[in-house]
Amino acid sequence: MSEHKSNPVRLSDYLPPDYAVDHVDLVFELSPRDARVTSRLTVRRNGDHARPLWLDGDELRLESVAIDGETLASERFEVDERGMSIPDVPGAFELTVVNRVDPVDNTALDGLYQSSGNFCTQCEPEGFRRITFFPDRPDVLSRYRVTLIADREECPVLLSNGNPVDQRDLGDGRHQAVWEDPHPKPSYLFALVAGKLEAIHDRFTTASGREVELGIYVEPHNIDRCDHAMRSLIKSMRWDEDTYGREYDLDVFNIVAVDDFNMGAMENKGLNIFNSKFILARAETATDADYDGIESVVAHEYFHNWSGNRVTCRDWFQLSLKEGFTVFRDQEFSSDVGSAAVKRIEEVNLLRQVQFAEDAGPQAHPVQPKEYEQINNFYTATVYNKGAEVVRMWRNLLGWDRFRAGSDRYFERFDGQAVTIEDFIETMAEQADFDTAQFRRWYDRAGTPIVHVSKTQANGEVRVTFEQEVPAVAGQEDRDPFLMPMRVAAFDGRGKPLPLDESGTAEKTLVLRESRTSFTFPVAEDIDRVVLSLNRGFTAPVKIEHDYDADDLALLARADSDEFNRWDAYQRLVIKTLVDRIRQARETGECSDEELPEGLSAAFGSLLHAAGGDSDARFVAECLTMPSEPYIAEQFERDVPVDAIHQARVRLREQLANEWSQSLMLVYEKQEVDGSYEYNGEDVGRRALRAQALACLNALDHPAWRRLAVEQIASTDNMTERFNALSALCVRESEERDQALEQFARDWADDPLVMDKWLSLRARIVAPDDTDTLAELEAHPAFSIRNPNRVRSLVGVFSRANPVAFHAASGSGYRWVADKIIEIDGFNPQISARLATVFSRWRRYDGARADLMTEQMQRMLDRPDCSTDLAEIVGKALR
Ligand code: 0A1
Ligand code: ZN
Repeated sequence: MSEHKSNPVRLSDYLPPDYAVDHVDLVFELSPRDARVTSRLTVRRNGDHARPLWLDGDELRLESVAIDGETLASERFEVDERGMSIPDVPGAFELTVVNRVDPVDNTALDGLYQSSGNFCTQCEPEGFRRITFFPDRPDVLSRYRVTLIADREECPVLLSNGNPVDQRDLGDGRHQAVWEDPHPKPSYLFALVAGKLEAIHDRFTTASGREVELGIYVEPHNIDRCDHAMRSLIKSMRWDEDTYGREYDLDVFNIVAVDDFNMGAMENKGLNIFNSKFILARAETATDADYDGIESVVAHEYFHNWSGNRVTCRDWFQLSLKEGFTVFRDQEFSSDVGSAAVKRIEEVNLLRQVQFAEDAGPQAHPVQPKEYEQINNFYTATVYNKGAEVVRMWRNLLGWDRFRAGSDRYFERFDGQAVTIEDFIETMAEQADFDTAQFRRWYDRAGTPIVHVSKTQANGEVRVTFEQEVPAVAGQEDRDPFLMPMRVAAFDGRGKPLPLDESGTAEKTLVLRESRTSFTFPVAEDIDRVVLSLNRGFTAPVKIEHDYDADDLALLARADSDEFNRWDAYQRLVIKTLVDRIRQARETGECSDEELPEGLSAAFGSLLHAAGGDSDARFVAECLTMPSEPYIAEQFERDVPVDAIHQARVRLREQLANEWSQSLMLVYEKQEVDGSYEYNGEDVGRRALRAQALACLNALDHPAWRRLAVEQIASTDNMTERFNALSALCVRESEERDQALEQFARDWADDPLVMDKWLSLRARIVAPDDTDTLAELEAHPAFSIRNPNRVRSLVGVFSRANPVAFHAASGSGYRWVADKIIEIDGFNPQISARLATVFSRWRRYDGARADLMTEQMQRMLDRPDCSTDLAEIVGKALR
């Protein structure tokens, strides 16, 4: 067994930089295999010390080093695989470094690389050191001037951060452009793009009258797919002015879409670079979900201009300072421009399915991690989504006005600086009228708190008791309680809201601080049933344990005035039914799924009925969406019954469809959208609801429902309805399904983003041990192991959304995924490490599966060339 020595970076070791770099002048002579970088840095010693100058550098070919114009002999500095050290430097000087890089060979998509033959960069968090030697840490802020030189034919477009200051022909077939960014920034926000691109342009006038030229650059064949992204950008700019008083601060704002990108997008100052999935949309090729994703990611990156760029992070332990805050901001934006309840449901779904799972396993870490081996592994749901929930709690505890005042103060106080989560907390705490010290725990502790809620009724009073259970997490000794806002209400047996005090308030936000907190409210003697609505709107990112029976849940699903909790009650009811059935079958060996529980059936029926009224169709669609298999699996701490979960879910859906097929058909017909495709709230809702109805009907083995789907595919003008119908056909095996899938692959063979949808559908329906199909998909022209989007669509979806095949008892699913991870680790460790997290929670599976999973992880780790990224994830999982 090979030993991977862990060599963590620790927050407690932080020291300020030894040298400041006030100005950076970069000249790029771009060529695919041999790009030359000349870097002139204005360096200044920071403080009184004689330590050498350290410059990070990774896979660079060094040409020369000079101080104040004088070339250094090779004995004057040392270079190793991590960077360069120069002792005995003056207190202030100009350093010139010339080096070369190979963009074509850069398969890790980190640093300067090529995508579809165009040059682009990704520098966060540590990619800049793969471009040139530099103190590559976020607390070194500099003003940049960038000159790009390239072949005029090959690279007509030359972009970098800031404002364009010069463009000229060089007469030798090359041309050059100069960009200047007046705002000091850390190296991770540097970007350049050069290539054959076309753009759409628009303008935005800021609140104070600055004219901003907006551009979206894409490969020429995608030029007709940029309008939605441009509209989203303009909406975001307006929203950030209206909501946070934040204005844009350059003359241009450019976005570039590239096909090869490890993440969603990147907020480089004035030059955002995007995964093309989050820019390109037109009705024929993109679904409503794609339109949603584009709107929120464009907003997210734009909002970083303040929360991230103007005020940045001191070190990477502060990552959530920019990410948690910016996710919260983009969530609120989406909520304002769309359906607030649906948005909240989506957020909580993601938090519960991804972040809670992460927090309960070996990769658990606090919102502010205390140590890491590879910072790339910490772009997690905890840092992003739990981080956003923590900011949301600030908002809820302070109220909007004081939260906004705190936000103004934060931007004003720290503008142009690299700061910490403590700085944010202190600024918000100034607005608070409560003791905020305890709130700090949300940033420092891993694990999801559980709140056990009990209720007693006596002498005209209801007493509700909240008990916090702080989970045991390795390395976390104390189990002290958290401070959290908890919004509550109560209903009587007919679903009428009960007043919670003499003034008649029907809803209260309690602030829980102790391990045990009680609250009472008066209740009339003749009220014999009280049903609590807890954690309304999901005010606290916790698990609520309360012994609701099926009737309580059915009542809340029908009558709760908080839409989020109405959805939650319905989901709990479905999960309770499934888990009860599975447990009973396990204990008695007999299936207890003959009878469809009446309460659940009635709740389902009333949802369909609501769909006929003026209820938000999209909300109803969310309610009708069955909890996913992985989320149902979360209800089992060990020996996750993978197959039983799948069967129980299929069976319940079939029963509901059988019982309500008439109503489903009516909903399907009634929700048809007239006219051509438009992306607007009402139409999106209708399409979503129809999709649920059609999928539910297709849980039944009946040709009429399949025909409905086939007809929808043939008659629609848009990808949303085409894809929804195809997905509905994929609920069961059938000839129609196979034909439709084949036809789809023929029709869209030339469109990679559309083929991603096809790959993910195929990945979801691969049968256990069907390794031939996996081999076929891998060899399919639509797949490329080099492209992260393709890999996520096939390998990512297979391992996360097809649990029955991934966890096949033979181990064939594990083996196939591990093979892919090992192959990918050879050229893109960020992607291999991310894929491998699916193996993390092996302890929850039965002994045989657990052994098979650990065997595959050991195989990944035992290779001598296992990347540190992958070794960190797998090492933690096995420890
Ligand atoms: N800051 C970006 C996320 C991002 C992180 C790393 C990347 O490459 C390794 C790329 C993007 C965001 O929050 O959108
Ligand atoms: Zn971000």
